[in-house]
Amino acid sequence: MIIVHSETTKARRAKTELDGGQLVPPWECPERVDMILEGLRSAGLDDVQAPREHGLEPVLAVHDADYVDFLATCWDDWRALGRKGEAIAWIWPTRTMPARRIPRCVDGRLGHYALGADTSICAGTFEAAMASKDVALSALEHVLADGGPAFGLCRPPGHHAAVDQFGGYCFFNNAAIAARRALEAGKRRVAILDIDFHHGNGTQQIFYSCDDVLFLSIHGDPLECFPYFLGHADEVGEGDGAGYNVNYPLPPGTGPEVWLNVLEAAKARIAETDCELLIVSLGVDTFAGDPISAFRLASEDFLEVGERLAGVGLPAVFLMEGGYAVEEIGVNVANVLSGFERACAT
Ligand code: 6XA
Ligand code: ZN
Repeated sequence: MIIVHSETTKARRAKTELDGGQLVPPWECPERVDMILEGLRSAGLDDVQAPREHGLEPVLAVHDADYVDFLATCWDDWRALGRKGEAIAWIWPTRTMPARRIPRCVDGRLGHYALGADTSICAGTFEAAMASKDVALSALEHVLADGGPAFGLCRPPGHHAAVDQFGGYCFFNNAAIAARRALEAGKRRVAILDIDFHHGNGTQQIFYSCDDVLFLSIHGDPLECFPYFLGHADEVGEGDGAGYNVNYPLPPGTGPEVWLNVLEAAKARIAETDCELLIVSLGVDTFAGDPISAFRLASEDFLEVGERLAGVGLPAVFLMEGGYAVEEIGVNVANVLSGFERACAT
């Protein structure tokens, strides 16, 4: 298994996250990267390679140019106003005040491009997001070149990022960028299986009318869990994409037995849909000890998750999403990848 990693993914070191009515140190911190690398090394997953730079073209195949420009300039614009803290959205277009024009002022622009107030923009955010998508694209290239598998240690994560919105710690949608590139490279259909605790609203939005990307997500029921407004079972895709979006919302408290059964259902959907590549949006915030999530998988269960994913039988790219139990994040990620490798070898 090739591991793709860049130290530049740690360039974002935000100080503040709006959480429970307070500004707290963000759960999504650069230490996660080091802990994952350490966990992988301990498990013998030590073929770590640097990514190749891919520039903005693959980003612009997924995200709007004005959104990308906003991310590139937001921090400087914010600083130019003499602001002390980090850039955080605090006003939005709403049902009664829908967006008609994109504001010029950075406060209005933040509201236009943010899906929530949890995620600040700070120095290094754009650089880290650029490195993160390079990690994803390079992991994909390894799989396209030799059949894989590969793990992209993406940070920041990507699955909440929509065509022109950031939030939930995500700026560029790494899985979507990789999927588009795979299609350009000749894959006829790609499955993105999102096993993070949170619904991948961004990935769903990006591919909602597409039939060449099958998107499946197993996640906490949005009636109870972030991102609250997308991720219901009756969201099945539209137009050409009808039938290519599959959501499995599960109640908070869901344990490994039910979760693994649902994984089998998702695998069956992939098997009947004629896909040529599997991209796994790999969040390990399904772990029982995760501080902001509510499923109950144990560290050993992640071995089983990896083994079962091998049963999909497709070339596989794993891309890092969430997971905030920093002490255990390394072993949890390593278990998924080791379980996958072990099952592929037998
Ligand atoms: C609100 C919760 C963000 C969830 C981020 C995540 N601050 N998404 O793990 O997968
Ligand atoms: Zn998550």
